[in-house]
Amino acid sequence: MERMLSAIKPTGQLTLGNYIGALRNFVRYQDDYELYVFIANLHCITVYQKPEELKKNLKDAVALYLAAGLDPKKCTLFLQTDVRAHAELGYIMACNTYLGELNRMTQFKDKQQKGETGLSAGLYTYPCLMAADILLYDANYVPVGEDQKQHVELTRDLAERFNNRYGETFVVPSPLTPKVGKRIMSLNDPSKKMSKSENNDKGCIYLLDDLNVVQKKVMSAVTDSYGELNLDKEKQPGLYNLFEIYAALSDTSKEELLKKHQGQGYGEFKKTVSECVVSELSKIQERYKEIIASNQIEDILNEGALKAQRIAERKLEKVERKIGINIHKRR
Ligand code: AQP
Repeated sequence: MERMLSAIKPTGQLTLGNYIGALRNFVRYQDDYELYVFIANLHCITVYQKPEELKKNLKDAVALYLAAGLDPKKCTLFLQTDVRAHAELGYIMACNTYLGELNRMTQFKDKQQKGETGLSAGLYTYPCLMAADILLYDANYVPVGEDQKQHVELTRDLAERFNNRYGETFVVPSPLTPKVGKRIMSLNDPSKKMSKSENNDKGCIYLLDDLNVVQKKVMSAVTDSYGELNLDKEKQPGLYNLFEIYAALSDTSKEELLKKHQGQGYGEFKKTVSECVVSELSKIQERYKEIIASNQIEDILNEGALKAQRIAERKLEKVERKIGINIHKRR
């Protein structure tokens, strides 16, 4: 079975974008791949987090993974810091990454260009840690939304560089982006990605939002003045985004949905989309509540950590030997 690895960093409450672009697909892959999924808590702290909020977001993320359908019997679910090898290989990867490569990473560049201040060194070197996350497990595939594709491309370059310098060590991974929903946009500004840390509550649907609020957010999504349902991403980006959400959640193509709803007004169409989103989230929220009440999270994470540690430790030792920093056999 081929191996797959992915993660989400709960820098806030998980969003519908995270669900459609990532989480929902992990669930599908667990039957066909040996799947490793972790909560990227080290990546979270590249931006300051209030400790109490962070703890809650991390726990909620595990519960939401499970509520979305990840089954710990089918996949390995763990917390990044429970496997210390991530940080160590992250450092080694940073030593094998050129500044020019990091300077080209658009996620960091975007933040700089927006004039954000106080950007941390951790945020800058984040792609090196992400490369380590992936390479430790010899993952063949990494399912990601479009925004993370560049980081997986860098991981490929780093793996190849390392293999060339030190001999065959890492599997070179491939990104896997969903056909539909690889970039869900903000509901009130469809030129921007729906992001958990954008501080744009109206444009962002959180998986744990009150369902009435979810409905209101979809109903007030920005559209246009054409007054006709079309699939024109350039001229009607808000509408296109609603089609994208609806298509992903209903497993139907946007073209089929357009045919079905052609002739409807925007209000009627938004109502259908909002019902679709509410129905999906209500199932997740119900399971989320059961999981939180059942206290099973700790056991699941401990079990996942043991499985992940075994693989990661072995890989790290191999890397240390190859680069020459390990001079004795550890007991
Ligand atoms: N809007 C989106 N549409 C489709 N996919 C998305 N992803 C995130 N937002 C969307 C995908 O979700 C996975 C986990 O992402 P992440 O939380 O690790 O980091 P991110 O991409 O930086 O997500 P956010 O919500 O935008 O976080 P902040 O605001 O903290 O930067 C990834 O596969 C991502 O592509």
